[in-house]
Amino acid sequence: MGLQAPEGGEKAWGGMEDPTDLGLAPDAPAPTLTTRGVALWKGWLSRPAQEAMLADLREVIRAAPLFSPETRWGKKMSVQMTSAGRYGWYSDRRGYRYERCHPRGTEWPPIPPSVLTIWHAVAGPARAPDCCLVNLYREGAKMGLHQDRDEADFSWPVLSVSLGDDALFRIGNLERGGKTESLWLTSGDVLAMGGPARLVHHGIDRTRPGSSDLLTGGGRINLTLRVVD
Ligand SMILES: O=C(O)CCC(=O)C(=O)O
Repeated sequence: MGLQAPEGGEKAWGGMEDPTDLGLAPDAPAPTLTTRGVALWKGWLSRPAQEAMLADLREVIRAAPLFSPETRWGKKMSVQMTSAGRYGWYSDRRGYRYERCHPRGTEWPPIPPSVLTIWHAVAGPARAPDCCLVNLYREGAKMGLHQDRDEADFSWPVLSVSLGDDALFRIGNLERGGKTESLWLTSGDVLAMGGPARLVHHGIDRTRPGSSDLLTGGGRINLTLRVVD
């Protein structure tokens, strides 16, 4: 079903680059490309595997409905969100944080095995992620450049899975500002920010509405997997 690790990209691991240099498991599959230490596996999930994962995510969303968080400045985010796992990521005027419960008071549903399989292929068997953030980008939604730094342990990578419309992913630097590079993420791609790239600034400038028919009603889902504590 394409849920297993893909064949290595054009460029196998070797020379200067070793998976552990990027904060990944020693037997992680070779990515299609790396940019600023960010690893990208194009087309990890086949179309049937994407559909199967989407069915799993529908169950997550049924148990923990999507909501639109506010930034700490009181502005509604354009992305809708929910989470699976021990923790869910949450934001309001009190700031960004992880919460044990969905805003309606129930525990977050478990992370689907289809998603955990990818994590373990890239990050190894030792630990499961605590949080699988589910971001839904409908037309016009985007996410500004930011660092993922609400976690206690940066030795684990952040893993992202893309489903649905194409999205322009911008990669910045460890510090704010400076030159950035962008790459298009397409449905079924997997990306990892680990090791020296764990705290790199990143964001989504825009999506390409209508570029995929995977989601009913169009749009893009991004899953972000993180170890929290
Ligand atoms: O949508 C994406 O690909 C990135 C999401 C992201 O940066 C985040 O959830 O922190």
